[in-house]
Amino acid sequence: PAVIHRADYRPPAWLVPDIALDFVLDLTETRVSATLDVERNPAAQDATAPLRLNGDGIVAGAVLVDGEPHNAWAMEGDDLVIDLPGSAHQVTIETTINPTANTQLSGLYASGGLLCTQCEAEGFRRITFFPDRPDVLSCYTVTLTADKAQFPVLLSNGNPVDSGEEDDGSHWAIWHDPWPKPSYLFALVAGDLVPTRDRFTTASGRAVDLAIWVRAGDETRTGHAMRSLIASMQWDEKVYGREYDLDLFNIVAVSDFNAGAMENKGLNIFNTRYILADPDTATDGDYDAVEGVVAHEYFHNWSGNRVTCRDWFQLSLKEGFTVLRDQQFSADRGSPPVKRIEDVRILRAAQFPEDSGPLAHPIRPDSYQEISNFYTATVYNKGAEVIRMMTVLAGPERFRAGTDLYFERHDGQAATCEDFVTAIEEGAQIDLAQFRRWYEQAGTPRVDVALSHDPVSGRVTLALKQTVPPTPGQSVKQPMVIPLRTALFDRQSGTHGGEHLIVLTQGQQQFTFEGHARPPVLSINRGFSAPVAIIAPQTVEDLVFLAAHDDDPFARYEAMQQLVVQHLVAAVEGRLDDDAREAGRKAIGGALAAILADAGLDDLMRGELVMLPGEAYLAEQLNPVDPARVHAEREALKAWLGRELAPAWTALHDRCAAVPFSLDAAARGARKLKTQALVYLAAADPQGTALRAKAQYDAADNMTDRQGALMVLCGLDCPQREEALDHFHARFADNRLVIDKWFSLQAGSLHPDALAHVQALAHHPDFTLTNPNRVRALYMAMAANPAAFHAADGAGYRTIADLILALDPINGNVAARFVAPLGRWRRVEPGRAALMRAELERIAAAPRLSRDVREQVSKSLE
Ligand code: HT7
Ligand code: ZN
Repeated sequence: PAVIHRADYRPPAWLVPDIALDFVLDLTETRVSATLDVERNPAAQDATAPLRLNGDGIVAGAVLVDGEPHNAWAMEGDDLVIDLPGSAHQVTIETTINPTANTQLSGLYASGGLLCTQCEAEGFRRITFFPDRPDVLSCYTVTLTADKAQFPVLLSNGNPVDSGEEDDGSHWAIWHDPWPKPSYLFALVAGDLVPTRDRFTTASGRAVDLAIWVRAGDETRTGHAMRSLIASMQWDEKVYGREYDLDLFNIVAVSDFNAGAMENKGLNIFNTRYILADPDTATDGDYDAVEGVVAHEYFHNWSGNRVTCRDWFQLSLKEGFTVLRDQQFSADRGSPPVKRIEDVRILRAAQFPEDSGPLAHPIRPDSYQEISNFYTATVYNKGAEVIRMMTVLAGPERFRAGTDLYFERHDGQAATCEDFVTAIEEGAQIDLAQFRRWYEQAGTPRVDVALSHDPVSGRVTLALKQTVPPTPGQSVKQPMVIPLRTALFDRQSGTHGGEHLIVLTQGQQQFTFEGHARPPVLSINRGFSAPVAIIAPQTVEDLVFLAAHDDDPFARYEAMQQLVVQHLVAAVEGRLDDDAREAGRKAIGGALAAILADAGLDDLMRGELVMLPGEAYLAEQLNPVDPARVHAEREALKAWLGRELAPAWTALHDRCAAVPFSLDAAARGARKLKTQALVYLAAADPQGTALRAKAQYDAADNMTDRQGALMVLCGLDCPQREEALDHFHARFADNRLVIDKWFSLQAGSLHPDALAHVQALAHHPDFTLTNPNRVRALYMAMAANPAAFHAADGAGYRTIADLILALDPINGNVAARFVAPLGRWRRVEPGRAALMRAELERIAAAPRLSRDVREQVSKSLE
């Protein structure tokens, strides 16, 4: 397979300053005429190279050069290579494509009678021949012609220029985008859509017309997305000094979409999942996701569009930075500590396993076979953590000076991660020389901490040792720069004398602190200031102390997590006798009881503190892991806590159930806790809790309560389970996003037959392999359900492998996402590891595989 290397980057031989695209749109036969103004790139290394235009599964009709038929061209694989006599020409190429046959959902495709595009990363070449690389920036003029009755709305990037109608029932619209952009940001949408409109006036007085386009009937559920968009526009002006730059901002929501959304210039295209929300159909989590994704795509207008990537190895330049920006925005809009905890939970559940598995890669990868496989938690979420560390090192004002310089210096350019780091370095006036290793080295660094105290001098010494584990292709690692916000608590007063920023730069390093009469309690990596694993000498008493007293909310959460992690890891490893198990449980129960009783906590935060660490994160602490033991021990602890604290959980549920619905933080906190209480109670008393959960379901006036109750019921073997599932399906039969929940809840449930339920649901009339949301709803939920996925006989692995093989010809991009769970076989106990590996080998032996799946499977077997 062809491997593309970052080191092989060469500037493009030809530039395309302008492109005119002419579409005659049709569901099965769309004609495309592309006219490219091409000119030799003075910066190219080869001044004689022919014009190479990428294609993928398309055929060139006529090829004209300067308006005349031209024969000096040839196909080299999928590429169209044209010999041109001079240094500037106009090249016209015609192609014909079938959007309905495009099940890959990359390029131009049909979704429920609409036509829409997805061009990142390499979809544009499935529409027309073009130098489909992000460092070729062009001004686009787009003419769309279509049947007016079938496609009454015709949208593309930029501003509308002209429109008209023909006698044959067709109509046309011309759009012009004044901002040069790479082909991956091109978009068009045609179809029967209705707008929700609003208006925003930028700080410098530009009036921007905002529209969110959805299918008729869905417009009642666009209000939250519109409010989120306006808040994002305001926030980016205030916090990063970034204004919007067109007169129009359009968002379109479609049901069939490979990812969450796409930041096409002036025409964002969204998965409906991240636009549509009302209390009856969307949970509080869905509301947050809509707000976060709308903001993310809007923020790309500067971090991604105005400054784009030179090549796809630089993906984290736009994605890491934009994730950081959307995280900061959501923190400002809600509760900063709760948002931080949620972000760290995602990082630990999704990114840490990447870093410790066969697909580990640096946030700026060195090579790839298929770039779609690199839209990962590493590039996105760890990328955000790396830039967040720059904010910790520089402080907010100086970091802002750095980003101002970055935007000013690189506006209109296709830039690199190195450009970003240099701009922050110069603008913020900090030295990031060694820090650059975060872009080069994969793997989650581990920091071992030893604390010693000298009672005579009152000196505390912290001895830190960092190790960056070997990862594929990187056996030897250099020390990283690791900023650790640290506090030393006096255990009598319960206070500390101020936070320290320890910056670990060497393999081993000591830090001393004076004035401690007693051995302090260590609070380290507060706020999760570095994306590392800390191994610290914290006793159960220390952790209980921090869980109750730490003034850093994240550290409080972390103490609670560590308390449980230490206990469960010891239990899974068989290191607990009955007394130790009882003592561990009592300590956890005591800490939990204190949290439940703490009047100083808001309920949203309380909801975080009472959450047990997930099985994926627990599995990361064990190598090899027996997933069945992790599951059993965690469930046993949950049941013990449910029993031990039953009166408190019941009282909590009653208190929270009395809080009326609203979207404010207090009511959301109550809803979160209500379901948490049910989770613990269900583990202790399934039958009694089935009644309570069903009562919550029946009384629910919002999706958060309804889904929470149904989630609990799904895990129980009780008559209420079927009743509620049937009721839910019947009530929301015409709402695809809610039916996705119905699939997910069953596939992710604690029910012992969850895997059999998934196998049956695959034959349900509502199930289809052609809709990525539906596929993810059923199978991602199952792959993330350890008891089902890791079924001892390998049936879970087989189910996922069967899915990959069936889905790959339909949508290789989505199919490839399911390889990673199987790819973790090396860290699983030998019996299951062999079964997982056998499934990977079965996939590898298939006669035809997409490049996407082939790359993931072969790397997982290496
Ligand atoms: N920048 C967008 C990436 C994206 C994508 C990538 C691969 C295949 C399909 C895709 N759809 C959108 C989304 C974002 O990060 O904002
Ligand atoms: Zn993005």
